[in-house]
Amino acid sequence: MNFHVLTLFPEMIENGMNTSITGRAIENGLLSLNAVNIRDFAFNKHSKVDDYPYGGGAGMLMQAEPVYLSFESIVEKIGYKPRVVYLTPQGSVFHQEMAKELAQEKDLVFLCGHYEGIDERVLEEIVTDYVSIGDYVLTGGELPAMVMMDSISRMVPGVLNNQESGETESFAGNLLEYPQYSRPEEWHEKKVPEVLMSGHHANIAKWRREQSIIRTVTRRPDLLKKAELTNKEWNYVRQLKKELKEKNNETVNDKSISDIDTEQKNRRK
Ligand code: 6GU
Repeated sequence: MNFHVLTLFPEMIENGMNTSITGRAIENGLLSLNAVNIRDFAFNKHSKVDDYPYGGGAGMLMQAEPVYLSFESIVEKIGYKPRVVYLTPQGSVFHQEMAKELAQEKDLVFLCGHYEGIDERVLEEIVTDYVSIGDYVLTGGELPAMVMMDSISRMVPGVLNNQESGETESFAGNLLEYPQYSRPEEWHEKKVPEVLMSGHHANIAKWRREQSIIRTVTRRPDLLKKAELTNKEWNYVRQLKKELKEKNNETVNDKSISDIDTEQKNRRK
């Protein structure tokens, strides 16, 4: 996989990616990273890359031409028009399946905006994918590009070693990962669950699967829609949801009663 990043902050990308697992994969030649400074393609007196928006409004916009020329330099280098991901809160929200799909490409270009965004005309000409990493605002596209490259990298064959490999992991089958424990056997008076010490592999697998389901129901019930479960497991989910609802009702009731108590006390003062 060859990553190309169009950015005003190439060092930020290089520093982030040359570390840890992605850094190792770049050294091994499984990945390559080409961080292109858009400013190098601003052929004017002060290498200016931004200007005021027509029609007024806050902030500056990145101009079309330097972005276009930096992209063209990549097209020339690789000899074809690759997919171009523009990082924007207006894009589709990134997810694991997208990471897997993008990992099939030979080259990927990430376009990082700054200031208030980029002149629409160059986006229309070069961008193939508009992607957001979630519903919050960031100052630029560099961190989102690195988030995407990190998760795409681990889907590239050979990037993870056997130990790191991604079969039993969060989101496998759209279930969250089960809790894990290492030495010591007891810590802060908390013991490792008995079943994990039993050496009984079938029981351990069963317990872990159950824990994954419990975690998903309690922490990310939205994922269940796409989860791959047996009929028996769906029944278990139904039972868990019912139990949770009853428990929640109790706490809600308790809380509302204690809220009323404090409210009353405050008024008496
Ligand atoms: Cl992809 N870019 C920016 N600038 N902000 C974001 C984002 C992307 N995703 C969430 N917030």
